[in-house]
Amino acid sequence: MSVSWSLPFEEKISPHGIQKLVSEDAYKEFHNKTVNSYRNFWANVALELEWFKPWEKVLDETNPPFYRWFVGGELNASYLCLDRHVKTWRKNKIALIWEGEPMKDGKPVEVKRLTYYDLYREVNRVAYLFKKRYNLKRGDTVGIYLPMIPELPIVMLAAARLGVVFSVVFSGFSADALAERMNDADAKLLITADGVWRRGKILDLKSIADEALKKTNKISKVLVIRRAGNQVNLQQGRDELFDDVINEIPYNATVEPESVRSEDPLYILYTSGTTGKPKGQVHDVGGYMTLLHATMKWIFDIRDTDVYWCTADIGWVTGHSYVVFGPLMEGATGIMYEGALDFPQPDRWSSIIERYGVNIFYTSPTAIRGWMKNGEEWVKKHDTSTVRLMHSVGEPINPEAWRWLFRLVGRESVPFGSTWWMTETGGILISHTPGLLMVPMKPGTNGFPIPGVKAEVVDENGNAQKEGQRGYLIIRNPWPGMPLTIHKDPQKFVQVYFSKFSGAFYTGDYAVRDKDGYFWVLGRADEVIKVAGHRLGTYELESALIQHRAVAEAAVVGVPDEVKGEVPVAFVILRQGFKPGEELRKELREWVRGKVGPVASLKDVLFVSKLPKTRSAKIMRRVVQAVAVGKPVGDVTTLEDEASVEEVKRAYSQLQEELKG
Ligand code: 6R9
Repeated sequence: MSVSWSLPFEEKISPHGIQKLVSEDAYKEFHNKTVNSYRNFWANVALELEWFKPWEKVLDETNPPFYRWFVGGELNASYLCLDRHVKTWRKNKIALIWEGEPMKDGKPVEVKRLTYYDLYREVNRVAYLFKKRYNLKRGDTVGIYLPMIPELPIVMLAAARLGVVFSVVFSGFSADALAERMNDADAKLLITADGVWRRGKILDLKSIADEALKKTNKISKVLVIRRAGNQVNLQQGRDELFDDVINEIPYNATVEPESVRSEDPLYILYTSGTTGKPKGQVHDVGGYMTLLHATMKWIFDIRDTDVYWCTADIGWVTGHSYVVFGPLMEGATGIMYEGALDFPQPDRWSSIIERYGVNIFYTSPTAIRGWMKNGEEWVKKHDTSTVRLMHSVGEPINPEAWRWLFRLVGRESVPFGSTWWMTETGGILISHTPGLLMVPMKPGTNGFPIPGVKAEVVDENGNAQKEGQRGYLIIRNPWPGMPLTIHKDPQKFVQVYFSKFSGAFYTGDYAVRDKDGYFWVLGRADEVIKVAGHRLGTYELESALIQHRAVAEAAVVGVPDEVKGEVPVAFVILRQGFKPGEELRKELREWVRGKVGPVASLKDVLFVSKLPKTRSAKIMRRVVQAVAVGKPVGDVTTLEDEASVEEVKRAYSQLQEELKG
């Protein structure tokens, strides 16, 4: 990804209301202590959870990098999110506020408020259904292809209650993408919906699921949740309507939460990597929940009086950790919404803040840039002064976007950070920590590694990179929340994450540590792009393209976009007999959307006759990318592996010439 990484902010902001403001040095001293005794440190955090059985060993390090946290300990994620609160005054506290997309007179037609007790009841009924009707047992896997409706967290928690592993596929993925993930995960049951409202239209999820089901082999049952009321085909013996089967379950049915092992899998979430098919990141229960508990407190400073809103879709990791498990474990009141943040009007998001009095707001740079474009009048229409803390996630935040939200919603006074983490890390690892020890904020940075986590910026040889110089971001020590493995591919787990810098976890990101020790994550160092904060592998788009009969070869690269941060552009070599043209360009864009899903919209398709390659026939991606964005060749000559400066220069000008012509 091409990010210009000048450090744009030098002013430091000390937000009001934070009592524990400490100097950078004081934080570093404290941080060092936690890192030096990280096993003990994390054990003390984990003690704040409720365990059915205490662990025997904090960290099993006998088979690195397959670390196991809190071995011998037993617990249950659904218990932590529900039962624990139901036993206290939080029983009748609102756990989730949900609003649907359709609006009337500027108000949502449907709003649901579920208390912890409501959620507890619903989750128990669904767990009962899973157990009795579908015979699901600990260790089985269910697939979930659902939009942002309350049933989504409910089925996730119901699975967790039984020790059933779940795998959620984002509803913006296609049938092929869904089928591929379901087959890899060995899902037995698929839970989907008839449709979902998005920007005034109904997206028919069931038809997409039907397509996918033609290509899956293990799914024998499909549970369809009614949302949009559209016509769906139910296949006899396979498909059942959720309403029909759940109505048979008594309202007070309960299922004891399974006492699962700390190191048992909670879920599998697929994510794009450098090469090959999406990788199933397997997350554990004990370590994962411990990290979420810590970060909800340290980073979001979550309190019982707060209304908390994370705008992410549950289909991505941010939603798993910070819409579902994190806030519910803390007994918070969270918000979920269907549809888009700027539909039917650009102020959907600010009206949600006002409607529910949001105090803690977690969103993405892409969303902010979109709102900026619509103009600040839309924000000013609403009272957003309840917001007391904000964070962003998903991609580096640009100074303009940061300043804009800080001024308009943050009133130039609330803490506003950029939390760095990834699907693999399970939760946030680098961030300002307003709920703990707050160092002076430096806008746009990610802040410092959280306590217990040793992150570093290193050069190609794994040595600490100089201050202010770009290097690779790595994590030196194991942390709770790290993946157990890549599903069905432990070798890949070792190779992708733990071989580049022996023993350390390689994130795939470029970063800079500045003179004060703040981290600035700049973007991916590999073939992954973040389109509107959504993580895509260029490889997936390329393999979709070459499945088209007209395409012989393809290279996809990310180019900067004003709102989405990055968008994919394809360079395509056609097969004999096919002519470049507008028609084909359109067809190929549609084709990729169909193959991967609406998340994968190619901005452009450029037809070329040759792609620059190294001697070992690898596409010189950085050359292609530099040409696509009009970057000078000098910037890439030393970056392209396996090719001499001369070769790179030649390849660059050839490709450039061809595009001009
Ligand atoms: C949580 C999530 C991970 C990649 C990661 C990095 C980028 C995420 C960031 C950020 C700069 C931040 N990223 N947060 N870059 N500043 N605050 O997004 O997970 O979808 O797996 O993506 O996102 O490049 O490597 P995931």
